[in-house]
Amino acid sequence: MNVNEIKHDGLKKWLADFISLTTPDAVIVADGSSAQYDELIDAQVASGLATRLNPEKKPGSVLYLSDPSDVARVEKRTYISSITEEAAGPTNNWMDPAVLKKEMTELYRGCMKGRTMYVIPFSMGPIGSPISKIGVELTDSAYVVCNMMIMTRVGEKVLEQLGTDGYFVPCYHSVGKPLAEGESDNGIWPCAPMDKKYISHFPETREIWSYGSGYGGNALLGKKCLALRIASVLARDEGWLAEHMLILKITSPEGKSRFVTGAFPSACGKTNLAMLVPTIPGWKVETVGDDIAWMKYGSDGQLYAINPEAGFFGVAPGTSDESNHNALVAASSNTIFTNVALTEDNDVWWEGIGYDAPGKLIDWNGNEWIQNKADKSQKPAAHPNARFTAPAKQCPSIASEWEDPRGVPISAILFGGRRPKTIPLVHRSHDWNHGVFLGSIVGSEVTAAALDVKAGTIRRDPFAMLPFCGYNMGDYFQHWLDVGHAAPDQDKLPKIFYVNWFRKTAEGKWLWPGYGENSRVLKWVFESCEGTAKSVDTPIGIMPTIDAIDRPEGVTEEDMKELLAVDIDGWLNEVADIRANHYPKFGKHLPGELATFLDTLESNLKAA
Ligand code: GTP
Ligand code: SPV
Ligand code: MN
Repeated sequence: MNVNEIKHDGLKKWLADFISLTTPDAVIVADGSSAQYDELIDAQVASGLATRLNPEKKPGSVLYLSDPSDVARVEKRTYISSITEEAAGPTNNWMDPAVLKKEMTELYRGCMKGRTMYVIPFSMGPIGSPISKIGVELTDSAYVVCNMMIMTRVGEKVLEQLGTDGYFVPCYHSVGKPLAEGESDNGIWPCAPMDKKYISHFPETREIWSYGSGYGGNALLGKKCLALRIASVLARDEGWLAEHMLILKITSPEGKSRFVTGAFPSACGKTNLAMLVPTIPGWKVETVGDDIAWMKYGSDGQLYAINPEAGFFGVAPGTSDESNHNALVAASSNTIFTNVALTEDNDVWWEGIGYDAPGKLIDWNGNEWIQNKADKSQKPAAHPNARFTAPAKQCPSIASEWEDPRGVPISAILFGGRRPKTIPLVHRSHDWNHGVFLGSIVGSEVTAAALDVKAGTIRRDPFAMLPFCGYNMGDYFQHWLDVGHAAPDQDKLPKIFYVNWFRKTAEGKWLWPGYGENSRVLKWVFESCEGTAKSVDTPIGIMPTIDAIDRPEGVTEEDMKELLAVDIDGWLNEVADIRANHYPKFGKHLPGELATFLDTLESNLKAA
């Protein structure tokens, strides 16, 4: 499709302005066709940027190795550039929008020299659904185009939906590496140095400006930038919820289905839970989404969720046939791999894939790599945040409702994180507001999904939205309370749970086997919604009785007691930390109700 065929005046003008600023050699519209996808991939393989994988092992799939500096989100370079700093709140980086735009305009000037600009019209959510939002991304990265074609709905159908004056979220992206006359990338991943990278959001004008990074969350602008940071602002203004949540469907042996969402921080198990294969007989889990949920009340008064994405951008390391069979099948063809290792027969390998490295590999840095299990200090062959980009429709566990434009009715919401101690396997809130309190205090060990935060340390990550909330997090807490108050029927509100799959023994071993065994906890969640769960009230909330959850193999009765204990001292430390270091950050933006819940928790613990 030719640029001149675009009929939307606002889009044409906006595009022309960015072309004259960035001066690309050519401009191409992403039409969403598989022919164009193949052409782009072929060109990148020919240029050495991508490696075509063995068609017998991974048909239609390629591998990219990124620049070593461009492997994850860059939180320190991510800005919520609202008009006031207060509107961005204490947890976001802020710059005056006029200053930031001026700086970035200079970076964009001439930045696409020697490159092609791609115009990507995309829909977050099924095209035409009342919940969906349209964006247009202008980028000089073919890698971004191909990933966006898997992760979102791209192309002419979106332009048709947009018509001549429809609303779209404008998204600029450049890898920030103009080419001189005759220069090429020579097979090297283009990006800008760290201090030139910017992932910027202008909430009032709903604009996204990204520069200098080609990596997932920094560059696939429909995902975290639009579907969470900008959408959270839209959701606040329009009375709905844009959340970093998986969506799953669980069906009991009796054939009753319920839908559950879950917010866990990056690399804390959303994809795995969304695709789990239950270990308990007769139960079935299916996948609606693995990373983002948009939730609105339906006309029946229930909260409905849609998955705005069309693919999975999943963590590769740790994904094995045993841990996540469905993800492996989804990513067995037509998949883009980034920063995993390459085998001699052009297949992929990563740590935790379930078998030893077959012979000599090329690691994610492009170097020869031979597995040496005796060497505990050996660097991994795949980057810990290596990813696969796979079409959702290829997932064997995909639920039939996954593209339903109305969404699916939500019975339960889970919050969780990586907590080696204190937080029990599962507990439930007394009501919605208490659930909002639980969401607001979530903490987790930091993972490799963001570059510039220290992995391993525990940080508060409320609602798993710390890096993704587009406005003041204190106001976001209030918005959650408001959404609960606005429920057409309080009895139909989802029940809220706090789970933790990541408890460890003193020796550092997992206390809970996780993965498919998490179905045992989902069963208790399901039964809690039915009103049949064996439960007990505790100082922290409602918990399963010790015999309510069947023990998996290898989990002793002692282990189960530890997993379901209320660690009074641990929780008192938790309260003290929240009181000293977490809640005060929000100042007058902290809803008073949440402070009261903290007081109540403390007095409950002291009275126990
Ligand atoms: P993002 O895509 O970054 O948002 O991550 P995610 O929340 O979808 O996390 P994902 O499911 O990809 O899991 C990340 C890592 O946690 C992988 O290495 C998994 O193997 C591991 N993991 C997931 N679920 C469990 C679990 O139940 N127990 C344990 N011990 N590890 C898990
Ligand atoms: C995350 O970091 O939460 C991800 C990967 O899902 S990214 O798309 O980079 O945000
Ligand atoms: Mn995520």
